[in-house]
Amino acid sequence: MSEPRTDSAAEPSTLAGMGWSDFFADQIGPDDAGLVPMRIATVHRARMSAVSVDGPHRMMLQPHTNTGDYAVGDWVLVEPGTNWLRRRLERKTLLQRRVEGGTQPQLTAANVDTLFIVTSCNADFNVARLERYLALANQAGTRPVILLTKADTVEDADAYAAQVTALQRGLQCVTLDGRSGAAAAALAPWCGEGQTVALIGSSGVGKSTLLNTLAGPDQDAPQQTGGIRESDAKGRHTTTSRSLHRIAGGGWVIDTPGMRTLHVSDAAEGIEQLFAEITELAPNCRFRDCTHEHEPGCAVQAAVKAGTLDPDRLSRWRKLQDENRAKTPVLKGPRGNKR
Ligand SMILES: Nc1nc2c(ncn2[C@@H]2O[C@H](COP(=O)(O)OP(=O)(O)OP(=O)(O)O)[C@@H](O)[C@H]2O)c(=O)[nH]1
Ligand SMILES: [Mg+2]
Ligand SMILES: [Zn+2]
Repeated sequence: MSEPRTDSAAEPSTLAGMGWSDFFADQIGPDDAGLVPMRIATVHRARMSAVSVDGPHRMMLQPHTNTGDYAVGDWVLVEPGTNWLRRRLERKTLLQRRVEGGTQPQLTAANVDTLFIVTSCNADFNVARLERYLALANQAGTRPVILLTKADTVEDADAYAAQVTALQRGLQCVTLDGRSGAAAAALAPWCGEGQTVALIGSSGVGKSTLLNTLAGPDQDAPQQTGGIRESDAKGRHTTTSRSLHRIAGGGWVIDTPGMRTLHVSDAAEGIEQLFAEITELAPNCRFRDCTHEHEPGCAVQAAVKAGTLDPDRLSRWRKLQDENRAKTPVLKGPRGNKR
């Protein structure tokens, strides 16, 4: 049962061009004979769609399927002809977050190679928020790239970019006008054949605008975009669900709804990587469990005094560490013991 053609995903592709690799092929066993690999393109409460090499499909779901267990970008095995979804393959990467009051993490996107963290050269720009997104990307094992949209509206976009690249070693940052074709060319290094990128950020920063630019003029159903409030640059939450789209001449891109607050949890390694300059000093502290606050012989405090470590960075590190500890549930051991 094919879905009506909705976008350029209907064009034929190859499995490799869709992001398939040995990582997924190795998971196929004798029981899977005859099943067709597809990628989840949309997830709604009671229905999901996917794309295969021959175009879009509506998934047939077993009773009691919890669609919340699936993420846009997931690889699944499907019965040809009937489109019954049989099983999901292990993910290479998974972007997820806990939401207030939610019992299970919300799955943002799966099997994403590069996370485009989008912010604008306006009131949305906030380094502490960018650090939260970076911790999430690091934790998921997805390469982060920061996109600074609306560079066309300011005199000195490079001043924003300089603040961004100081946030994490090797971090790449691209300033652009998301509405122009030049943006697609600037992002091409991450958007090649078989690559998957996802766009995340606040409402109104221009994620869907960029998606439309990347998808190109042949896209049948462009993403809706909306204006922002001039006073504080806040968007109107125009996009309400996640979706997977083909990039003109290359890989795949996932659009997501604007995020309000991103709480950090289950991200200890992601935070360590983000604050590598602090992580690396810690072994030089006199006490192994040094909190870098007031202990004698603290190498981190010494670096602040010497002017080699930004004290604001240290306080933001502390805040994220504390939040991560508070929000990460205590894991149960193999026999249900608290670890
Ligand atoms: N000048 C300028 N305007 C832009 C740029 N990128 C996006 N816009 C405008 O910003 C507004 C918001 O863009 P959207 O693409 O809807 O933003 P979004 O991030 O998808 O927002 P949500 O779907 O609400 O999360 C629109 O009016 C766009 O035309 C840019 O680079 N420069
Ligand atoms: Mg949008
Ligand atoms: Zn210390």
